[in-house]
Amino acid sequence: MMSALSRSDFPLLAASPRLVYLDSAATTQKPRAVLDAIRDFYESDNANPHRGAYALSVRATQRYHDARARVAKFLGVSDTDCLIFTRGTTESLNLVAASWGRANVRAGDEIVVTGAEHHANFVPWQQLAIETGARFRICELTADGAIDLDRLRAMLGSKTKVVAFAHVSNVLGTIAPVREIVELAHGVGAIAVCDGAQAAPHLTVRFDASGVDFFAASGHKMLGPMGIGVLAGRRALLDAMPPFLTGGDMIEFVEDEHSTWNRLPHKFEAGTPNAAGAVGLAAAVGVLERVGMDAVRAHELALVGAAYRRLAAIDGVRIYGPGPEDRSGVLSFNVGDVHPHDLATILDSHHVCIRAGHHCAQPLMRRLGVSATARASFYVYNDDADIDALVNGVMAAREMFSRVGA
Ligand code: C6P
Repeated sequence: MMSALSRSDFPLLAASPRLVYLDSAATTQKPRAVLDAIRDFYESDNANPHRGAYALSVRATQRYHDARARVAKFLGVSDTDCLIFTRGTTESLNLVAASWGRANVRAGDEIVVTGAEHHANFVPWQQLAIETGARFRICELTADGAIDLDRLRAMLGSKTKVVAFAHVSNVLGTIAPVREIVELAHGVGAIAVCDGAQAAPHLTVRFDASGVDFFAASGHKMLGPMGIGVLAGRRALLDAMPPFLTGGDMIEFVEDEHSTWNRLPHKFEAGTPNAAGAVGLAAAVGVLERVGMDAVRAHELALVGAAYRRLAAIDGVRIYGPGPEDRSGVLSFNVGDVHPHDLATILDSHHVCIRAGHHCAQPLMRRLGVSATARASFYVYNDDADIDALVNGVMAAREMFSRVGA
């Protein structure tokens, strides 16, 4: 199996030849092109965007603007002003829940999420419901962890204001039927909010065509830097929403008694922006475009399929979620009675990095009947040798614990 990108494109991986990095769902490694772009911004064009009349500030503004246009194009957002830069998915979803939610959700309304949500797409809606007196409802999953469309359809009605769902689950790797969910939500006059944190790095995303009203993603999960992410939204909704944060750059006029707001996207970008982060994210998008999202997906499918089959063949291994042909590059599993934290520690001694814990999805853990899982996640720089290392480490852990138990 060929890697979509070589380890030599990633300085951290190149410097640590033995490291097997299988935690890309938490954050990805950064290619040299991204690190170079960030450095180049600070070395060549660093000034506060939108603030200065001098040429350097104009250049900084231009680079920030160009980054937005590039990321918008990558995500299929034709109205570039409707692509807001945030700190990441968490901030994007909090922005929607706080701004759109407080303006539109009232006591007696209903907010629907799924049982597979990351806390970032669960807690903001839960809290909005508590604040407004709305009813917070959770759509249960099918036996293999998919969104149950029949159940969802039966839950929705004239009181439903929001349907919030993850495009790809960070635990199960399930891929949501976005079009169907959007149709169901719009059919009852609700908005559809899509958590795209695990989708944008791995699948082709076309925001305009998808029909979702809001789409959130994080740069650091798609080869970009930490601290930058996006919220894409429909112009009519964004225009009507009150600001999320207030301060510099997001205002039009500030009178003593009241203020008016800047146009999109600035209304939602209070304070000095993370321009270098945006430039880094644009460079990341450039790398993904060069590889091609179809090639990214094919590479991950091959890896996750091979890992699934080999892990499933080990006695005592339980894999959560759908079969290998139907999932994103995420594999959550448990090995007999070995605690996932112990497993991760043993794997670390084999230089294999995986995540263990509840993956910020405690409601889903309860539904799976576990307190934690181990999770391996794959990306463009992984290859068959990484799967060998994972499987060998899991077998070693099993062996060690069977001896302890004997
Ligand atoms: N999941 C994981 O290891 P932030 O932290 O804002 O960049 O992304 C939050 C988030 C939202 N939704 C989903 C589906 C996610 O997977 C994440 C981040 C990481 O699974 C860190 S908890």
